[in-house]
Amino acid sequence: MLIRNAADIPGSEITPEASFLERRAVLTGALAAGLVGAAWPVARAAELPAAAGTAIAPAPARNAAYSVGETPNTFEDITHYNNYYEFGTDKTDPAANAGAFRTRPWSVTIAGEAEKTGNFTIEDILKPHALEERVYRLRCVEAWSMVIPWLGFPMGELLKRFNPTSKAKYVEFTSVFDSKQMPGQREDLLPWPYVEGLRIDEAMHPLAFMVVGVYGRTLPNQNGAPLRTMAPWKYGFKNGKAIVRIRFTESQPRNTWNVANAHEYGFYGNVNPTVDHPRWSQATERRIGGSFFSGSRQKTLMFNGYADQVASLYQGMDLRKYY
Ligand SMILES: Nc1nc2c(c(=O)[nH]1)N[C@H]1C(S)=C(S)[C@@H](COP(=O)(O)O)O[C@H]1N2
Ligand SMILES: [Mo]
Repeated sequence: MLIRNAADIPGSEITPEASFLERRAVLTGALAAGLVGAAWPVARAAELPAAAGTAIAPAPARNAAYSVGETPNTFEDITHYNNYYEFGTDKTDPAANAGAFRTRPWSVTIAGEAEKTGNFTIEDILKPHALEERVYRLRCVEAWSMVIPWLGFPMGELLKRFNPTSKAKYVEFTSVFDSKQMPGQREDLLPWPYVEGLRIDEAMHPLAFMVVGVYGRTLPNQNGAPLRTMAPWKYGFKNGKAIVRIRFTESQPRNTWNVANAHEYGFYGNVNPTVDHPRWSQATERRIGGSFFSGSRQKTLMFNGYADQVASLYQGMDLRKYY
């Protein structure tokens, strides 16, 4: 199987940012005018191309209600400034090293406190879901941020299919362990595999998203193909890539960065400008792609700007304790 990766796609095939935005503007206008309806085919995950970094047709429509108005970062920035320690610790390592990573065949195990558990092919996992585009902010704990047009479907829609029981208080997401393909896993960088988790009400929140693509394409390997999570009000590390296991649990899952360094990384990982990382301030962030010297540093927003939608999840909690 020949997998073409984003890094190998000639620039001429990549939608230039301007025309991408124009296409979106036309679509948004059409939606506003009520013109779309049956005329605009719905992108279904069932028809998703298997290869990472390939164009999805029809292009999923943007869900404006769940998108920020800021201009997205370029495809180049989003795919060449990554954190994915399985492929190395430098920001450019994932793009350089993930090219040959195989994302088919792929299966996802559903385990724990749910009525329907077992092994599912990625095709079975994705099949019923209609895809949409959501432009989300991503804020890394390292105090940089991007704006990314993800493609995917609501996490809650996926989780509900397995009928979680009343004991399912949390959901754990495990990334793939494949040290043959992932050079970083042959080193002691983190306790492998990468594991993350959410409280069940966080996972069911309409903003929580399962991501299968970006910028009209299936996810490039360096961004977490074939499936990754995205809770945009949390620091980037909460969103595991290349998910192979979803487990419903009664007690709080262990999460990789917390296991590696509990003093610096908590379970919640909510973006919070008033709770500094022990080694640096979280009050501001650098928007990747802006000029390095002027105007690219901006104030970090509580819950990454999603406070209106998610603050109620944490009512009565001491967010200094639950960082
Ligand atoms: N499996 C896995 N998932 C991961 C990471 C990782 O190293 N391994 N890094 C996290 C961090 S720290 C960030 S900021 C985001 C970066 O996502 P992006 O490269 O798509 O922007 O992925 C997160 N998910
Ligand atoms: Mo991060």
